[in-house]
Amino acid sequence: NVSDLQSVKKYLKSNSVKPNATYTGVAKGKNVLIIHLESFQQFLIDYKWKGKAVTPNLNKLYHSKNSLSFANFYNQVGQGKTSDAEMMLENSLYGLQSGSAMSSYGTSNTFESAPAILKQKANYTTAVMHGGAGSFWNRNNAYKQFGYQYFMPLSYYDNKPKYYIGYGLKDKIFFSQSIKYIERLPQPFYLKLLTVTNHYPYEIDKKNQKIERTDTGDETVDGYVQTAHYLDQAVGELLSWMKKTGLDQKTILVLYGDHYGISGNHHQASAELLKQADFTNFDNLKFQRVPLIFNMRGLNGGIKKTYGGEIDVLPTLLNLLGINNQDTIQFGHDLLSSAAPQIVAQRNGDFITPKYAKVGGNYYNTKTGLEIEHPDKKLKAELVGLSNKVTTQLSLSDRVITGNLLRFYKPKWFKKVAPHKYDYNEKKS
Ligand code: GP9
Ligand code: MN
Repeated sequence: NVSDLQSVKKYLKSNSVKPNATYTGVAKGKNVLIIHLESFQQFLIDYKWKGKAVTPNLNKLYHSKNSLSFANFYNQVGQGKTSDAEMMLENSLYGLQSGSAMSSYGTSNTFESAPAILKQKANYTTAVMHGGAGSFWNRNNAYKQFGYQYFMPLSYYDNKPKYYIGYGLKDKIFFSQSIKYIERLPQPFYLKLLTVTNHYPYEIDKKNQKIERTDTGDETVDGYVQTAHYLDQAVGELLSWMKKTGLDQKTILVLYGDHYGISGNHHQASAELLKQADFTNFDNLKFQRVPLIFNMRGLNGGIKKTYGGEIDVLPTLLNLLGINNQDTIQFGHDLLSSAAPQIVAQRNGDFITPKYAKVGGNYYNTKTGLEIEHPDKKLKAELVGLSNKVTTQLSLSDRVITGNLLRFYKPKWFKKVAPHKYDYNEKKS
């Protein structure tokens, strides 16, 4: 009810931080192109297999002086996987403790999402393209509630058996067929491209196997570098098209990995990939890092060590775009802010900060990776304090979604999204 919203507002107010003013508006008016890197983990960046870089194009982007890259950026998804990542990026709200918030609440809830904010505050055209079924994760309904004007799922693309693998079109085919739609989008646009080939079980046709499988002997793991390499090549092709057309000059790219590719059930193989003697539960938490890269001509970049997660992308992006973001219900913070809290929640209540981490019931020293077995009274209080902060934040975000609280929230500048205005069905002419 309304009083729940008051508690949320109070919490957000007392935890708000000032965004980094140096970066406010540096990308004002630019197109925003988000490339969702399916199941892509941070460890792949600069990773080599048999002497060959697995992701040369993404490595180049990561290190570019025109990029702001984050070395300690974590995925924060739960059971909703991709859809949880999308929920966080579009709304700065967490996915739920179980199930997918987009599936369970995406059809009926009121949201105040990135596409609606950008449309209303800066007249952006908003679209998602995806070479998979439109109904997956309830996207065809949830995107309307988010205020997306256009959604092009698989039905907008030419599909043949050899184009398709796993959950959708192969990324290269998906990108190359997306071009004709991208070209028609009025600018500035806010566009998300959802890739899918680098998804378990990491299969790709022979012709596109341009790097050898790893040799851990773990069947579910060894194909991962191969599909990651394919995704990297696809991104490379898209970027060279952008360069050729000059679109790169008018666009800020946002690349991020949605969640792990190698689950916590593969400690032995993970240790081998990382060339470590063992792989602890703490290592597995660090394994949840995924890339976050903002790239734009003239962006004064660098590789940032700030700890953050998917919940923080929207506030960071809005600051870069120069869009005032004071009276929104968002749980993340500008990652470039010197006051960024750097407490990264995991959906199960685990967390990591630059100093401490919690995995299961145990606390760890982030620097050494060692378990803190006997904290003194003062440290114990600090650790429990952090843990409580994380649970409070998660449960308040849950209340926003399960109580549909944004229906009570009416900032003056915001016009409620009218989902029935949008029709994603392809008009056959
Ligand atoms: C399918 C894709 C996969 O459209 O987004 O979702 P995931 O299994 O990664 O959650
Ligand atoms: Mn996914």
